[in-house]
Amino acid sequence: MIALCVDDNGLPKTVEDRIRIAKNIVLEAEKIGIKKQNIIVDPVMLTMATNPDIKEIISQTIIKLQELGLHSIVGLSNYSFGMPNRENLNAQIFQELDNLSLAIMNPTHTIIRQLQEAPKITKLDYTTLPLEGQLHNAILYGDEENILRVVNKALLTLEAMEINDILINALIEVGDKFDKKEYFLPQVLASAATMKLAFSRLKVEFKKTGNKDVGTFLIATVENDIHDIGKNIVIALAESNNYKVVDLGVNVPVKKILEAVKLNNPDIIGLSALMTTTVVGMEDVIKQIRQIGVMAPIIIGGAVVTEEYAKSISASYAKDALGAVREINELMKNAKNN
Ligand code: B12
Repeated sequence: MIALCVDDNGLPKTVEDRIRIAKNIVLEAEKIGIKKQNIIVDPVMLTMATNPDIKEIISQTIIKLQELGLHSIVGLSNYSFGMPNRENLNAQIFQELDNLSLAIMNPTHTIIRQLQEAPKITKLDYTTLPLEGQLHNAILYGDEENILRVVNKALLTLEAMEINDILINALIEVGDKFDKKEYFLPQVLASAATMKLAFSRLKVEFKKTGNKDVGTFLIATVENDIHDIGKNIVIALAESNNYKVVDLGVNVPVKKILEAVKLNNPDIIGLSALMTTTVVGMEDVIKQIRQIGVMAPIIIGGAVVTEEYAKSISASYAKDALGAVREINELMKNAKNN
């Protein structure tokens, strides 16, 4: 029997989480006659690209499992997901997990210790380019150190919204590079973090316009999706249009959305999703919101959402943040007239 260290709380974070879950599974299994020596525990390998401590966590979990008399099994390729030279990384992690009992791996891969660095992105000096080029490249290179300086300089001559558009275009190029395998997750992460910093500065400008409450707008990124840059732009523009915004954050389970809807009684509800796998979950969220008798208009968005899809699940749609606010204003007007 293979026991995966996952419970109702989702993916485990720490060594302790993993051991606690493993112990629970063994306890329950023994109750129905499965012997401990027949249980192999999978501590759940995650990608190093977004979880830099994962090697240490898995390594320590395996040692602790051994102390408890339990065998372990690990899917090696999760480790290298989103990275270049995956075969080498898989080989590396296989070599380093000394106490591992079993591995799930591609048998045609060479398992030798062979370290290769990710291809280096040559960062050109962009500081002498016109402002637009500086803004674009700061995002493209994930230049967290300099982004605020560049944005502040740009704010002397450009509108916050114009700057925002330049930065978004750069982020789209980052996405394209990721598609073409010119960029890997670490680069995308750096660009996303740089965008967040830039946006924290632009938000201050967006907020300057007023603070009357014209209505309450509740928004969430749906479950299993952690993308929030676009959602945060929608929020900033809604706030600058005097909406009171309730932001539930990212990876929000339906249950939490329902609770928040009951608590805040929003005039409009917004849902964001960036992946084809999570967009499809929006239909169920909307169904459940309607089932508890809430009839507030629902607007959805995110890169892969389309107008047709929105229509098919009886939701409104907007392509970008400006469109979102336009549509929200429209929905508010209609609600008042009814
Ligand atoms: C930055 C980014 C990340 C960052 C996110 C950081 C963050 N805090 O958000 C990080 C690195 C963490 C990340 C992780 C992942 N990502 Co990613 N990511 C991107 C990237 C490059 C840009 C997204 C972005 O911010 N765009 C800029 C914003 C401004 O645009 P936007 O989100 O579309 O929002 C605008 C509109 O859509 C609209 N909007 C947005 N929300 C809403 C809501 C409402 C109500 C309305 C009306 C409008 C609206 O208004 C916004 C402003 O104009 C895209 C590529 C792309 N071209 O989209 C991939 C992308 C979305 N990611 C992708 C993937 C696969 C992943 C990962 C699974 C990668 C991995 N291997 O682990 C993980 C997923 C983790 C998870 N469970 O969610 C895929 C999705 C593929 C698909 N079709 O399903 C994409 C398309 C890249 C690709 N081509 O493969 N990612």
